[in-house]
Amino acid sequence: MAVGNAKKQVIQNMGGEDTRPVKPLEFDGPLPRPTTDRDQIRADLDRAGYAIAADVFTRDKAREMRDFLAAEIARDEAIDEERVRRFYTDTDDLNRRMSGTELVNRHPFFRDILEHELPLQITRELLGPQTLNESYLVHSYGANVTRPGSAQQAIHRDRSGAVPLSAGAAQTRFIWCLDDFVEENGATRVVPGSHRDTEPQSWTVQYESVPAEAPAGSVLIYTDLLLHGTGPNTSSNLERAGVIVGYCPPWWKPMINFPMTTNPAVLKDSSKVLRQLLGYSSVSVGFEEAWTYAPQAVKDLIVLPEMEW
Ligand SMILES: O=C(O)CCC(=O)C(=O)O
Ligand SMILES: [Fe+2]
Repeated sequence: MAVGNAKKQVIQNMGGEDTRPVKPLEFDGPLPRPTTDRDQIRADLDRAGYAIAADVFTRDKAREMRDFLAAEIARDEAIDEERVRRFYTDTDDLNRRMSGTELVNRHPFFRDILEHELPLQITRELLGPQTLNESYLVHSYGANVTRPGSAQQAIHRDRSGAVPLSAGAAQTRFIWCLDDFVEENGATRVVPGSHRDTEPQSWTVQYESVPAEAPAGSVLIYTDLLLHGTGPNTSSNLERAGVIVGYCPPWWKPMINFPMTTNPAVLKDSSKVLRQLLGYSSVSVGFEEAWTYAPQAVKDLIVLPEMEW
């Protein structure tokens, strides 16, 4: 996955001629469609490995946030373009990214969505209770904006290779659609049914995939078992902004150390739930490990990790 300002890595170039053998889709039945019905979402996740929750936020809000994000990216790019481009799993130089570190610091919307009822409920259901009911954590977070001409990201799982597929879903993933996601502008491509594969993902195979088309205001839901990747943007003038959030169990090291990267002032009136998700707990599996050298403003945000069920 490519959330975070990671080092570049050479990956399969999906542009031009792709000569790898194709693995055809083996999925039977209708593809998930945007829905507000929670039971349908559960059924789609179970059957296809992904679901599209419709009308989670308004189109107006989506537009406001995509405009805000575009302005912030342009501002950062003017200072140092490395901040917002060439993330290590992006195939070319056209997409723009903004790390969740920045999102959390820059706008309440990007804090509020982390503790939205929908992802938290789905995460409870898919990952189950943890030892001593410790809260899940935000594992990874960032925005991905496709731009005209950008190539497809290699199909992948958002999963550490060290966790065997047989262990089941270890991370829940949510893409908040700030624009209409359509095939032409790079809607996330998914391999329906691949959450049940027993084979590890291979870079030498071309996976047949379908676009997860979703109107602005929807949330695409999947887990780290699903094969997927950013679609190619073949449009001449459409951008596609998505905000990607991953939640993991408390024993997994998140990609962002939020207590060290977040301005404490933006969390002054934040909920206990948000602080738990961002890892503001000095207690782990029942043991207190005091944050002796943390600044007082960070210490003031510390909460117990036990979550509500
Ligand atoms: O933005 C997208 O459509 C998916 C991006 C993704 O899968 C990733 O960066 O891991
Ligand atoms: Fe991914």
